Amino acid sequence: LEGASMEAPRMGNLYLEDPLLQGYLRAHLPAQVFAEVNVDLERFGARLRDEIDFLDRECELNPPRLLHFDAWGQRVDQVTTCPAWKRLKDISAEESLVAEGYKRRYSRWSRVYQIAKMYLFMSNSACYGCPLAMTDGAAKVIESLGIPKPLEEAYARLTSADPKTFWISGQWMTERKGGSDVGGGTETVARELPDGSYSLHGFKWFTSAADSEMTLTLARIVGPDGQVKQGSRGLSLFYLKIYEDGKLNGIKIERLKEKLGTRALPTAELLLDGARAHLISTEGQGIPYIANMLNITRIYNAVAAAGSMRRMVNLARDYATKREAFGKPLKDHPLHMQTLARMEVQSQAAFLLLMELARLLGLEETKAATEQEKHLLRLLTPLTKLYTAKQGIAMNSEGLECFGGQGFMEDTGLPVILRNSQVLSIWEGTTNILSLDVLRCILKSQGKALDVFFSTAQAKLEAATRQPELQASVQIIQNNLQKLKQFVRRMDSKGEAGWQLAA
Ligand code: MFK
Ligand code: FAD
Repeated sequence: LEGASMEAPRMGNLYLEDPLLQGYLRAHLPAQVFAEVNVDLERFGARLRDEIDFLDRECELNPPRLLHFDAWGQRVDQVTTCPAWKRLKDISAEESLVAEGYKRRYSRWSRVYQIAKMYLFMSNSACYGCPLAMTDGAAKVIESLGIPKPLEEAYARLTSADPKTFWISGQWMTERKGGSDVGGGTETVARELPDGSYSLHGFKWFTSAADSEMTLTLARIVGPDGQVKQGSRGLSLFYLKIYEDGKLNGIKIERLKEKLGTRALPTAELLLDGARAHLISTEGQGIPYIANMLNITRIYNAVAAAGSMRRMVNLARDYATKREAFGKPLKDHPLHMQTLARMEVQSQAAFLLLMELARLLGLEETKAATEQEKHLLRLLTPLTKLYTAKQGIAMNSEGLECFGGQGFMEDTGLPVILRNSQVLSIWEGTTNILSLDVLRCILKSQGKALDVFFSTAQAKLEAATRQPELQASVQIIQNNLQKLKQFVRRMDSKGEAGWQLAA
């Protein structure tokens, strides 16, 4: 019937359609930096719309496959990804998506710029942000080690802006006995070889970016007496290449995971059967060394959450101008507008929290952070990860409802946004594990992290009080802050036991 077809929601230039992002960058970056970044992000926004959005869909429709044997019965364990996935890798290099964080062209502001760009990319790139997160995390670990000679090549490749040399890294931590309890659950052992390298034997239960070129992983070193040390203090950190001399490096790819979401991302189960690896941490210090990687990937998780919320709100907002019900567009129904307004506020809050992390990270990495800012960065990292992940799942679920039945239809490309959000509260530490990390951080800083949090929140509230329209909200937050302070005092008065209780 004439006029019976429906109009799809349209994705425009994500940068130009995001006044908060533009305003944030204009307000925070020095004028010259903003001028350059503004031009780049406008161009990138157009590239996302005109090129990358198509690749996103292609990857979803053509998930990776695993070939175990060739035609002649030889075990090959080949992960095949689609051309669009490979193209996303090249684009990531061309756009300096990881490199910018390490080249630091804009000094402390490079992280703000990089994370803003990643925020635009992440929501439209079939989870390619996941391999990039691990790549950035691996670069961070290597940089924190002072880029020792044996890791120079890996560092140069991870931070390369040239598709021909760019490498992706994996992050192999989870084993069958435990993904949260890495210290208790890791069974992989490392035997020293005559040349000083190690041979790894074990089973890694979840390894995303199974098509990566290298990885960082944990194992227990077998001592001269044949014994290994148990617990997290028994873990050491290793670097290994996935291929050596053109062959898998003592690795068998047992299976690709069948997942609810992140289907474009090859996540594998790997048997390590003599993989040659290099010890890169002090023996027994694997967890604190890999924590540098965790803290970066957790920030990326917040990028993914905030980015997906922004994409969902933009699409829902556009649809509200096109879809009519009861004789007028959805946008003219106050109740629907209230739903959209709530989503918009959630999305903006997630973005601002994320950018605060980016700002603090930039300060820390250029040695410009005060002790207080370092405490705040450490505290806000798990908090932002856990909070935005939960927000992302809830908001993207609400978002589907904004499209009515169409929100449930696979070929609209909408359900995948929710499916991909659902993992954000699981990987890189579940919500409870991150809550415990918040407590770890408070205890380790002897309460300083919390003091900084309270004083920073107080200062922001006082600034907000000057705006009459914010009075009511300020009062609610003020009350909550007071309650939190009282809770903290109560727990503190019980000493260590109080914090265990809080946990
Ligand atoms: C889209 C973007 C996202 C990209 C996703 C990529 C794909 C997904 C990849 C993954 O999911 S990778 C696997 C992620 N796995 C986890 O997040 C593990 C969750 N478990 C934890 O986080 C545990 O807390 C942890 C294994 C880190 C530690 O447990 P333990 O054994 O109870 O540790 P313990 O003894 O408290 O801490 C050991 C040391 O590490 C301590 O330092 P010291 O020895 O100096 O005292 C801790 O302070 C330090 N530490 C732990 N977490 C830290 C940290 N230091 C800094 N930052 C942290 N976050
Ligand atoms: P468990 O540790 O068994 O947790 C089960 C439940 O118990 C959770 O709700 C948890 O919060 C709760 N729990 C556990 N301990 C406590 C506690 N002390 N207090 C309160 N609650 C607790 N891992 C990698 O290393 N590399 C990867 O590349 C990777 N990619 C992944 C990709 C996908 C799509 C998924 C889903 C996972 C991936 N993971 C990867 C694994 C992921 O990091 C783990 O699944 C996650 O850390 C949780 O570990 P687990 O599955 O063993 O759950």
